[in-house]
Amino acid sequence: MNYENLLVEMHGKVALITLNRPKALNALSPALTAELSDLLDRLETDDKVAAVVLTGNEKAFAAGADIKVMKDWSYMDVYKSDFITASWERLASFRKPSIAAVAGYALGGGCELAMMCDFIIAADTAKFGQPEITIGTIPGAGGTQRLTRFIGKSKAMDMVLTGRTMDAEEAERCGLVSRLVPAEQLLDEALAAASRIAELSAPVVMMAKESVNRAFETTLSEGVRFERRLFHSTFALADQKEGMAAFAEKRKPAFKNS
Ligand code: CO8
Repeated sequence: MNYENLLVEMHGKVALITLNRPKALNALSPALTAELSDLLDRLETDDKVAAVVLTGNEKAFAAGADIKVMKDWSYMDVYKSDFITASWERLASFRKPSIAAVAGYALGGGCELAMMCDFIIAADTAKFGQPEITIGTIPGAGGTQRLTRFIGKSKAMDMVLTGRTMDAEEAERCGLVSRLVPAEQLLDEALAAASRIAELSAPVVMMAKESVNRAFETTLSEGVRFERRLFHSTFALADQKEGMAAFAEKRKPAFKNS
C-alpha cells in the first residue's frame, strides 16, 4: 500500500495511519482524503486488521482542508462535485474501531476528521478548533454538528463563531477527548488502547460501536430498543459463549471472531 500523503504501518492487528504532508501541517487536500478513503476501504475488508489509529505529527494532526486548493473554487465547483463528501465521510462510516491520536493542531477539517473517529486521545500539545469563520466560511464536514454533540451548544457556538482554539486540557474537560497524555506517550497510549480492542471479539466490538453511534441518530427509546436487539444477537455468537465460559472458569477468553 503506497500512498503519497499517508504512511501505513501494522502493529499486530492495528493499522497505524499517519497523515503525511508535514510541510503543509497535514492540510487535507483532495488527494489526501481520496487516499484515506481508498485505504479505509481496503482495511475494512482485511481480516488481518482489527482496529485503526489515525495520527499526524508533533506539530499538527491536520490544520484543516487545504485552503490553497479551495481558495479559487466557485459555488458551482463545490456544489456540482458535492465537495468530495464521499471521501471525507468515509471515516465516519468505517465499521472497525478507530482512534484519533492528536498532537498539535487539529483545526477545521482536521478537528472534524478526529471527531469522525470513535474516540480521541490527545497529547498535552493538542489544540482543537473550527476556525473556518476567520477565513470567510463555515465548517463543512460535520463541525457544527459533531462538535455540538460532543461539547454542547454554548462551547460549540463559542468555538465556531469566534474561531478560537481549545487546548488539550479544556478539550478533555468538556468531553471532546477521552484521554489526555504527555506528548511522548501519545502513540503508545493510542496503540495500546487499539491493541486491547483488537484482542476482543471483532463482531461484538462492531456491534458495540454501531450501538453507541446510534445514540447520535435516534431517540432514546429507539436507541435502547436497537441496543437490546444487538445485545440479544450477541447470544448467537460463539464468542459470547466463550467470553462467559472463560469468566466462569477463571481463565482468559480465546475469541474466534465468530
Ligand atoms: N491549508 C493549506 N496550507 C496550510 C494550511 C491549510 N489549512 N494550514 C497550514 N498550511 C501551510 C501554510 O500555508 C504554510 O505553508 P508555507 O510554508 O508554504 O507558507 C505551512 O502550512 C506552515 O503553516 P504556517 O506557516 O501558517 O504555520 P504557523 O505555525 O505559523 O501557524 C496555524 C499554524 C495557526 C495552524 C496556521 O497554519 C493556520 O491558521 N492554518 C489554517 C487553519 C485553518 O483555517 N483551518 C481551516 C481550514 S478550512 C476547513 O478545514 C474546512 C473543512 C471543510 C471540509 C468540507 C469537506 C466536504
